[in-house]
Amino acid sequence: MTRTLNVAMIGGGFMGKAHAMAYAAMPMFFWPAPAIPVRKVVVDITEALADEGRRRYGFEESSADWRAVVKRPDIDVVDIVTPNDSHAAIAIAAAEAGKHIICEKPLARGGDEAKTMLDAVKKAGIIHMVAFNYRRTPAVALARQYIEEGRIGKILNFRGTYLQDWSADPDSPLSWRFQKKIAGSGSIGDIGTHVVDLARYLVGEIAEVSALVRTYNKTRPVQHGNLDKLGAAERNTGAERVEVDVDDEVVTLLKFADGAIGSLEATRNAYGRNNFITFEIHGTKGSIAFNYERRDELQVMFADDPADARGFRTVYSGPAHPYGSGLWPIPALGIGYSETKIVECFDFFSAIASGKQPSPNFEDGYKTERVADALIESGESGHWVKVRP
Ligand code: NAI
Ligand code: SOE
Repeated sequence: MTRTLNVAMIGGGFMGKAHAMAYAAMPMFFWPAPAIPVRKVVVDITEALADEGRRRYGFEESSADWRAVVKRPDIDVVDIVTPNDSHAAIAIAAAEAGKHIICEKPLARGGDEAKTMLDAVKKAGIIHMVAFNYRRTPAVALARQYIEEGRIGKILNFRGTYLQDWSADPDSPLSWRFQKKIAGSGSIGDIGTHVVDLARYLVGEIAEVSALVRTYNKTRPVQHGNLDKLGAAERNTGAERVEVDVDDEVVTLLKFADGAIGSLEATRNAYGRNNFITFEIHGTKGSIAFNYERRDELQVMFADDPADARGFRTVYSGPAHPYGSGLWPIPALGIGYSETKIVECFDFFSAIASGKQPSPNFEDGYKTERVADALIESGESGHWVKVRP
């Protein structure tokens, strides 16, 4: 009999929806499942919101008290899908209670806070994961496979972007993502860290950065309500405008520990771009390029391709590729955001079943936060900054 694991999910917003859906769907894709997630209890800031989450996302119970829930003996897994300012408190309490933890990105509001979480999970000896799901896109995992197999040789250059436009409008409201005390930083922590995670996954540790950091919209109208509606709510209401204390955009050069170089750009102010996560990697024997907005496709060029057929070609991810046996039976049927979360859930529950830490775990989340710290410091000083080891 496959064992069941009871999940307490803290937070019922955008990520609450994505994670709840993955708990329901994971065993349908990956069968036999490593363990069956049971949607036991969902927590939000009020009883009413939590109950709405219970009904909508299929949980058995709801609560407005995460402190009590994470201590319950019948809870095996704590899933943290709240804004960034509560990640540390919830994770540390859950670790002390001996629960396995999956925490949304960014792990924390900087390296120092992330370190307190890493120390807690190490001490507790539980399984931990940080939810950088884009590396779970099969085409991205295939890029890593090609790199590990040496198909593009030694990596020379990584060019990564994460461009969105949902906050380009200066009247896009000041949700929690624009408040340093809640979010920690702006585009750097929110979306830049996804690219840092991809860079670490595909190339290796980032050693040094030289960043330009900008805040274009210095004030935004206050947003009411608990959810960040990602620019979709409350425009032109005459709401009070409040100062923005986080960055809108970061552009940086990168030096990797093993000698590769690269660049990273992240902004939520790039009109026309939606979830434009891209990377292009050049090696001594070929190149790989990926665009999340065409996420079934990996562009590859191998230097030993016949001279009359040189150029990028498209590989569509499918059954022959990473996670292919669990996903859809024909390439290009369509990988979506949901599939990245289903795969993430599969890897997390596999880690619990095997007792081996998954990747990215809190150690990875902590290292990514150190890169984010360096980006902020470099943006302020105008100098190259070494990433704290
Ligand atoms: P959201 O604004 O849509 O929802 C947050 C939810 O948490 C709301 O229901 C809110 O009432 C609840 N909440 C806030 N404080 C709470 C507390 N102390 N206890 C219980 N519930 C609380 O936010 P969203 O977009 O779901 O973001 C949550 C986290 O997920 C963030 O860390 C964010 O960076 C991350 N995220 C990751 C994504 C990814 O692709 N991996 C995508 C979107 C968000
Ligand atoms: C908003 O920029 C956001 O929801 C991020 O918080 C997520 O991490 C990203 O995956 C989608 O966009």
